[in-house]
Amino acid sequence: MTEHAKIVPNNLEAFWMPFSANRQFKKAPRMFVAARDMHYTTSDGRKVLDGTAGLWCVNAGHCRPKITEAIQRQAAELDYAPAFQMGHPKAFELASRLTTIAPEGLDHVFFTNSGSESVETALKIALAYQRAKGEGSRFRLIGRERGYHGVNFGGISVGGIVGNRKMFGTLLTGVDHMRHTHDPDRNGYSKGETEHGVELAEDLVRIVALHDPSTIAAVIVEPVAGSTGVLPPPKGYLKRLREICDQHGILLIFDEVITGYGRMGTAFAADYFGVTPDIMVTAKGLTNGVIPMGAVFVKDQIYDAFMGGAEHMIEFAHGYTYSGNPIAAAAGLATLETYQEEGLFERAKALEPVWAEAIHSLKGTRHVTDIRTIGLIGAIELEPIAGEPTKRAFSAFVKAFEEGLLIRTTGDIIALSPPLMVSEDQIGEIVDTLKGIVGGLD
Ligand code: PXG
Repeated sequence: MTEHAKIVPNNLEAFWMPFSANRQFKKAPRMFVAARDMHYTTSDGRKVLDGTAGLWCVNAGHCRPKITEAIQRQAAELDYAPAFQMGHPKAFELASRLTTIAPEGLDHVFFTNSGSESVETALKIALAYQRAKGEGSRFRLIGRERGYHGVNFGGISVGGIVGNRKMFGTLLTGVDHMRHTHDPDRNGYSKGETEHGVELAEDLVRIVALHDPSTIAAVIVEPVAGSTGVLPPPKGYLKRLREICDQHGILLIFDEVITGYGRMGTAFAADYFGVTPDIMVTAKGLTNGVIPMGAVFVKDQIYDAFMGGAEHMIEFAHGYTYSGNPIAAAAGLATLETYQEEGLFERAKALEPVWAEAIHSLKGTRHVTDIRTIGLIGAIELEPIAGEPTKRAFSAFVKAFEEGLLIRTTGDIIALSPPLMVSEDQIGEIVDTLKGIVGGLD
């Protein structure tokens, strides 16, 4: 058979889709062919309101002109420059600009191509930093149950989602997990941080006592756990983790892949909660999701610890072919400008109470057992169908798509995170559509 003869129009088989029910999808595909601002267009010409900013990444809205033009211009001017031992101006410019919006002290940026790579990079920096300052016995990494830190081996090791871990063997050794903070019985229908559960931070004290602090390099948490169903932290919890880490020389890593770049109404969740990590992991909203890129921020003392030794030597044996890629850097710069010019972070902040009120108005709808909101994030938890977990929420997802609204589901939880340009009318539309759909589910 010639290569040509193999190409069948509309063949969906070759593409093994990520985190998808491939067989089900290929029987009844859902395709987007265009997007603009708050809406997608489907292959059958319908408009779909984006309730999830794509996958939590399109914070400025779709096909924004400044970003599109920056990418077009950059592709025509300098398409690629070697990332190792060579540079190009835009990567430096983007890193500098990023440090101006980052929490104080996070003054150095390592570029990657995704959230998962940013997580691996952060974990490796943490281990190498401890070793560089003569504390090589600190090899342990501490994560948390229900944590999501991407899909690479470090990330699934410190992550706490059994379905993402169980198929993949021994994972990293020397990892332990704190308990998660989800407690709907005490914190049901929460807005912002939850009232109860600060004492769960003491779980880190237990782990430190078990392993001895001299063996622990870093703790990694999402300030607000996203993928496992939007779990805001209890009041005072992150501050307490910070204290415990400081007391024992342990680095604190915030995974801000979802919470970064305005999602919380502040540049980062670190600002929202008033707690600064030693390392901050970001991706997604950095380039508005348009070009893959991640950025890991580190404190001066961490960067400086690597900058000893002979000057001709590579200080940190890590990096990617596409670290700081010119087109991604151009997209990042144009994205930051768009956020700034349109005041999108401030807009998200102003909308937070409106958003909370609107989403919480779904309380009392049939099947709804809990609602959580924080920043421009919302979660609506549904009672699972007995013996068929995830099915009810997935039906809501399909019905919402048919009725012109994009939502995400995780387990039996509906997650919402619209682009920060969402209008109050569109928030109303999201709620009205969901009210009809969720109430009408089997
Ligand atoms: N950390 C966190 C906190 C994330 O949410 C990653 C790391 C990994 O990023 P990459 O770019 O490698 O995918 C993520 C990704 C969802 C959903 O609907 C969440 C993510 C990705 C896709 C879907 O919950 N988060």
